[in-house]
Amino acid sequence: MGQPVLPGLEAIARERGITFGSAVQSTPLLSNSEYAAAMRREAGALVPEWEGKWEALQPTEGAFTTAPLDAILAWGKANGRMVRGHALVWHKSLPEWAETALGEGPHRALSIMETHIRTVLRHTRAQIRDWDVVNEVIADPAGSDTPQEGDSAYRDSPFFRALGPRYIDEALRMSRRADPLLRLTLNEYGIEEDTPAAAEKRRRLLELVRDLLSRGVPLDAVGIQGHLQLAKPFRPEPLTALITALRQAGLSVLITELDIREGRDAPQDLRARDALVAERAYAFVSTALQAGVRSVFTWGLSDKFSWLTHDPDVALTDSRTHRGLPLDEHFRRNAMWDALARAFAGR
Ligand code: 9MR
Repeated sequence: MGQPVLPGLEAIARERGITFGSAVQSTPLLSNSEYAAAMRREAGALVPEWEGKWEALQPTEGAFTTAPLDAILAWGKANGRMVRGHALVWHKSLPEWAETALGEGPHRALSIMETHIRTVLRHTRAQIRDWDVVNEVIADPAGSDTPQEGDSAYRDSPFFRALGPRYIDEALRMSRRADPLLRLTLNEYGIEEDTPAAAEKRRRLLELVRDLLSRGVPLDAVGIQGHLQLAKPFRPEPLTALITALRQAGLSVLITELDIREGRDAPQDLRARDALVAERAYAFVSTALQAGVRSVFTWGLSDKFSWLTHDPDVALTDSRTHRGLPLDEHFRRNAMWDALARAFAGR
């Protein structure tokens, strides 16, 4: 007799018409049975953590490498999981050749964007029906962790330097032309918490999407990433107001990359740490659901495969590991799992 099979988060969410999904990495998905089993059990939808980025798909100009993304798509198909795309136009994970080409004048910039978007969307069209077309396009205001100098509302990126703000219009229009029924999503971070910097970033985001819509630029959804930090205050009201305003503008709103980062002052006791993470996860997700969000993705399932564990810019410095995902590094369900289950079940 094995362990009784408890329903996963995807089944609990699905009961109430909510999609729960996770970022996925192709390598462990194919080689680590524990990882694959957790994905199968918990995630009703997938988003590639790396495999859909420019550097992964077109590391050399004209040479598209889709095998890692195709592996995720094949797994998704075999397991009946929907896959969303991430990310067509982003200032990071951009190969050097593309960064150089973007600096060679607007004509060349538009041409490489068009080729990339058209080729990728043609390839994924049968299976990916929602893409993060533009990712992280708003500048981080003063008071952010990494503020941008000056008062531009737009992030200073190779795309922005090549074309100005219209690169956002162009990316969205090119995507619509390449795949007319695709859901076009603008994905952003730093807009979740109750800080002056986040309030300013929310203001910039609303101004941008209203401007895009008023000019007839195609846009269907906004992804709120949800990389939360316990060191920052959270209150439901600002998040509710943001989601409500976006929905009133006619957009869908998704939570796309939820995970929770502890501060350096995290308590020593594991249970105490987990309780704080769980409390924040519950407050954030239940607020989003109440405001009308119907899709929630975490940025991975287990701490073992989380950027919070492996990226030196965000990892804890004292030999401890973040516990910001619903499964711990041994794939055991933790208090955040319970919190998500409760939020999805509406308890
Ligand atoms: O988690 C991702 C990490 O493994 C990659 O090295 C990194 C660069 O491609 O991107 C991380 O994911 C980011 C996502 O694509 C956009 N929002 C922030 C995420 C965490 O940095």
